[in-house]
Amino acid sequence: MLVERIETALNAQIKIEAESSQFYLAMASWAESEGMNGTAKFLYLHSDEEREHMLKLVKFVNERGGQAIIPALSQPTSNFDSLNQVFEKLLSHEEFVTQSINELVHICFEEKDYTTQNFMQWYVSEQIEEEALARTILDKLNMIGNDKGGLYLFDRDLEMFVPHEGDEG
Ligand code: OFO
Repeated sequence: MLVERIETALNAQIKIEAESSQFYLAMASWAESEGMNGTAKFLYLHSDEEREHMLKLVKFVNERGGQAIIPALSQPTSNFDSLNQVFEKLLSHEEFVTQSINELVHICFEEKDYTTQNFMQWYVSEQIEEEALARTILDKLNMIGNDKGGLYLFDRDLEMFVPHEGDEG
């Protein structure tokens, strides 16, 4: 059984994960329209992963006797100036997600809901990976700058990217 405060917090997190998925989908579509197919593939995959994160929460809430609410989503930004801007936005969004997950874990402690707290540990670890990955990508982009050859190789590298094991949701 979920106490109302936890159920509300989990439903808020469901919305955040769903919006993350939409946000990265918009980025993927932008990258594809700009001919950066490797980056687009990476971002489409990332969007799918966020949807998995959402679904995992939906199922958890319902299994524990609550009701997962599927939220309306706001229109994500669809125009970006550069790849740097895309990944800067991605990183700051992931930092926001991490903060939200940490707050949720904190609420679990306050409510002594150790089952949900334990379930949320997967998300805590996932965020470490996702933030680290976004930072690595940004470092690479900063090194490349405006070098066209470098950007071509960057895009090709992302095409080969294989998500780590925890990424399949
Ligand atoms: Fe990367 O946000 Fe989900 O957890």
